[in-house]
Amino acid sequence: MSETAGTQVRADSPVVVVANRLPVDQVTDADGTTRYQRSPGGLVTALEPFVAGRGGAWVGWSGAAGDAPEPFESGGMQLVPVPLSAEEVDRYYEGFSNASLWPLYHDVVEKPEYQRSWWNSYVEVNKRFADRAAEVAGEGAVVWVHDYQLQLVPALLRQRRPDLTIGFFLHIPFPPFELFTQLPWRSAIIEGLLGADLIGFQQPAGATNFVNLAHRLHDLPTEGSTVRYEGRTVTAKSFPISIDVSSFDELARTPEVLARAAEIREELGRPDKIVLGVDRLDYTKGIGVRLEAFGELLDDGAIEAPGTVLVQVATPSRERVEHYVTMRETIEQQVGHINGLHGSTAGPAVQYFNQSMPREELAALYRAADVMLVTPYRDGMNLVAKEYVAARGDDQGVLVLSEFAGAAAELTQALLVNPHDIDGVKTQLLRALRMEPAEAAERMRSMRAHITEHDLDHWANSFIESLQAQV
Ligand code: GDG
Repeated sequence: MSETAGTQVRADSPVVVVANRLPVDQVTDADGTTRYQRSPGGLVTALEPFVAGRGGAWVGWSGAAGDAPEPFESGGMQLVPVPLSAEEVDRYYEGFSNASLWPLYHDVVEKPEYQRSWWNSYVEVNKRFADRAAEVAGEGAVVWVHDYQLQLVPALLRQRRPDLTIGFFLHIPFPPFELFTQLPWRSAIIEGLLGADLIGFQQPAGATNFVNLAHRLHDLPTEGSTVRYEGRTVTAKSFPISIDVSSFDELARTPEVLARAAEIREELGRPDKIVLGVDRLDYTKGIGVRLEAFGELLDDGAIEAPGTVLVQVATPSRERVEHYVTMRETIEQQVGHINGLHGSTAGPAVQYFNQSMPREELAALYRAADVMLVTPYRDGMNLVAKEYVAARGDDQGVLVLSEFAGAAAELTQALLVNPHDIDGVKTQLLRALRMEPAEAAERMRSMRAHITEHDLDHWANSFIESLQAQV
């Protein structure tokens, strides 16, 4: 990736993305020099053509506390780092974003903690992001702000630059009135979002919840999906996110990935059935639910190890936030308990990895898995479910999917489960393990057809088209 460090900030970008993270990671080489490396996330792939193709800018945090480097060019984009002090990482990011908003927006699966010092830091950091975006955006530019960490940016940016067209997309669910109103700073958040011309949500319910809140909390006139606010019309609509289906499909068909998938089955002792879970280690993802269901099926004698094994990849995440520390301990105890009872010298019943895997290894795991278990209590979308479907160009494999993942609205041929109902999860897991290949193929084909059409480009283009049509 070509990059030029230390360039002056260019104040003429026609399009600007504002997200908590820059699309690069800072890496330090053995000789102590630091450089930037493109981060592998799907969002970057989706937004890069939009930004780079038009000489645009991306405003975000580098991921390291302390001073931020000067803006630099990378992959045809101007990258504009926003500095966060260690205290701000603690308060704005780990505190308000991930210990207040994250649990509140996910149905209060864990109890949110509200601290005034965290909120104050959130306001300060949002101002800083808005300042940087206002500096780099050209006259009349389109600015696309992302996610729950930056909900005040739309209004702050509009104050600074009324000439801009501003879009906002929330990647996580947006809660109903009854939950949202817990938040001591609820009005400020709604006003922050109302600075946008278009607010995108994963699901229609999120958009409806927002319009209701604007009406009930602020007494604003609303009509269908629109809110009238300060002489403008703000639209709230759903744009379900997706993945780069063709690139995942291609990756999962490469000889290397197919060979690795076969090797994984060998390494696991050639089980009859491989069940797979892949998640960030997060309490919203329902990892404990699937361990419980799998463990009980073993206890009941409905399945046997090592003929049937569960592989659970739980990628380390937010390791300094307290809820995450305790949940990791619980999960690891559960795995130990199941393996103690059902493992043998031939191998454990549950293969658990608290590690981040390369994308190729994930593709091989998807390809090797007979059943994919995705059981979040609440999830904006869940891209893992879509990746599994994209990886199954052989039309095999069965997806068991929580009703509470946004993906369930589209992947209707998955075996849907209520993650709060362990018996229901057990029944669907058994059904998946016993499904005839012809039925599995029919279901998989139908889901593949859907995501092939509704891919990441489709998502990004439909959001931008709606945003431009808005003004
Ligand atoms: C938020 C919302 C929404 C996971 N482990 C590894 C790894 N991953 C990748 C997966 C997938 C991504 O991380 C996780 O995406 P999800 O959608 O499942 O979940 P969140 O991180 O919670 O994302 C969610 C999403 O935003 C997008 O709007 O769908 O609802 O919560 O792509 O493959 N990737 C690699 N190694 C791992 O170990 N390489």
